[in-house]
Amino acid sequence: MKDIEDSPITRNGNSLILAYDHGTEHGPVDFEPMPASADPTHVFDVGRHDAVTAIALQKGLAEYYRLWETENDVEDGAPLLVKLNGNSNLAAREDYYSPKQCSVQYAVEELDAAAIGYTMYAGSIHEDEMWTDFREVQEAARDYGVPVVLWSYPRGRGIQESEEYTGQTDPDVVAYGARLGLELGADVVKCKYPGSQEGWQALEDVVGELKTVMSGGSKRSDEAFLDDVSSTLEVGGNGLAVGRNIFQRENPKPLLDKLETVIFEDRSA
Ligand code: FBP
Repeated sequence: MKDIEDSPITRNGNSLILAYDHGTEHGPVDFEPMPASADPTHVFDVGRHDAVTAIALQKGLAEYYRLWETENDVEDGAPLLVKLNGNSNLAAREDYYSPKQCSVQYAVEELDAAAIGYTMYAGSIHEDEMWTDFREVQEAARDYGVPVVLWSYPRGRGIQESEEYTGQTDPDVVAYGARLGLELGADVVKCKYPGSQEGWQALEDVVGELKTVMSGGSKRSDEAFLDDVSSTLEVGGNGLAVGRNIFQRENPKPLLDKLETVIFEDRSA
């Protein structure tokens, strides 16, 4: 863990990462509720809102993002977080695995990334391989001085077959995933909402000063979403990494305005 208070991906110690890797992870189905969101430039533009401290993109979209900035003289785009690994819903696998498509070197030297992101599926039969992949990523990130955001999503056979854990959002599983972020050397860990403030508190209790952000999840009402976000912030959470709750809205600006108040100004929406 490094001190990332000066990183452009944080503001007042917190972050709002606009995640837009869903075309990889889920496919175009996630754009159906708001067809304009299939156009990357539409979402790049959403990322210009002051509340957004980073936009998380796969390599191909990251290249597109830099092109869009240049062609349109955009100077207020969100800092770029390059997501180094990912996998599609089309893959036939025995268990969860997320291969790397981008190196830290390419992300920083070619794409001028302000941060990098990596998904870890602890609990999968491929966990060992992912730990090895992540070790290389984390050490290269240290060489380049860029923060590491770990999408820590424990899932797979180890959890499905366990008698101890009930599933991915079991508070014990989420807290374990968060702790792995600390142990493996992430600077921010991104976790699923475990369903309650107590669950988030349990996670905060085991990560020391490591920054934590809540994963947005499927789209819900402004009120329900803000309630979840506030419940994490109240017990030490550091913000959000969110996709569908933003880009599936016809006009995400009012929600982003409220999130800005809650996350960075420590005030109720
Ligand atoms: P959402 O806010 O839309 O849930 O996005 C967060 C995120 O982590 C994305 O970066 C990623 O594409 C997606 O969730 C993966 O979710 P899952 O693996 O649970 O389907």
